[in-house]
Amino acid sequence: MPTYITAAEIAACHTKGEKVFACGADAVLTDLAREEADKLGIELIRQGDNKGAGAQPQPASPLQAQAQTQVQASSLKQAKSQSGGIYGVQGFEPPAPLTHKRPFKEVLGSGRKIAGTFIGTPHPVMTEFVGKLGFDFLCIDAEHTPIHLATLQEMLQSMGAVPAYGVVRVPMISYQYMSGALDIGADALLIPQIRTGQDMDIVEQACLYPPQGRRGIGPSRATSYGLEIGKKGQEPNRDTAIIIQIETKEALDNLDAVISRDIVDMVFIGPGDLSMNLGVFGQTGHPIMVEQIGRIQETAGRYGKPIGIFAGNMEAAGNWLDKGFDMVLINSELGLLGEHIAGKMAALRSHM
Ligand code: 3PY
Ligand code: MG
Repeated sequence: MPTYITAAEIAACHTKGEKVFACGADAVLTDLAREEADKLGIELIRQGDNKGAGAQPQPASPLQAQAQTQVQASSLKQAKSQSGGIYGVQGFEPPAPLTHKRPFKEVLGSGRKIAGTFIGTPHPVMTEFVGKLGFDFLCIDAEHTPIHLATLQEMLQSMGAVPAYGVVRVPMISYQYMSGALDIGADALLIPQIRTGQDMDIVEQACLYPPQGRRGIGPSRATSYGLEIGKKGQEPNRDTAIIIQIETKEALDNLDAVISRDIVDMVFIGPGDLSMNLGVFGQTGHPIMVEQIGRIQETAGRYGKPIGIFAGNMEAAGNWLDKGFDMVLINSELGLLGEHIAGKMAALRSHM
């Protein structure tokens, strides 16, 4: 398991008057830590770099250098065989990324309020662009669009260098889709139409590695194509983040059975389907909706689960946040673009 270096540690180094921060070879710097280091002019040195504090001792002679290389190679091999020795490249430890978002699961559990939007355009340019606009995450929607796994992977890849996390809404509660979306590197899954405890059994089986589930491990993007297999040691399920959607009458009948499950990192209300199921389509302020949304919020709170909801626009999103919601998913990139363009065009018309 890599050690995460935080901005606070960099700041403490600066406070002590130090100019160099030395960290282990597989330490991972959070984005904030890297920004802090840049801002404070702290040089980051990894063990194994041939300079500065934390560097390995330099060999005194060529013979010693050869011996040192042999020791390093054999310890790499040993580490690899200890880490499973399956897939990957024998004897090669991939370098840790220099910048890294902390796992989205941690963000979900941190109490921080977050906002995102759905992405329905099946192209990485859209995720790369919208991912730079200030959202905490984007949710690529494979439920109501024809985006499937190969394109999804390209879209997630486009988000590697943007601040927003990449969540995938899977189209159905299927092993193939859920484990597939995790394999291509989704930071979290949003799973629609959850109705029963049995649905949650399928989610658990598909999303968790044994012994809790049945997810198979392989050389996918999630394991750096095999290079990182075994890196999470005994906790391969540690970063798997699951958000379940409550949006049917049946789910309302089974709230405790569904929400209480350990695998649930967040509960998300789909007011469109929920209102349709309750016979008051589109009326989020209808007393039946107010009552049921309150019930879901209360149940999530009782099990210590954060809660999110879909909002049609920024104003509605602000209202939900004020009502105690932890997450808002605001419309989609096309909806927001449409609202903006249509509004601006209406204003322009007054000059015509
Ligand atoms: C719904 O409102 O039904 C949704 O699924 C929103 O995401
Ligand atoms: Mg829905």
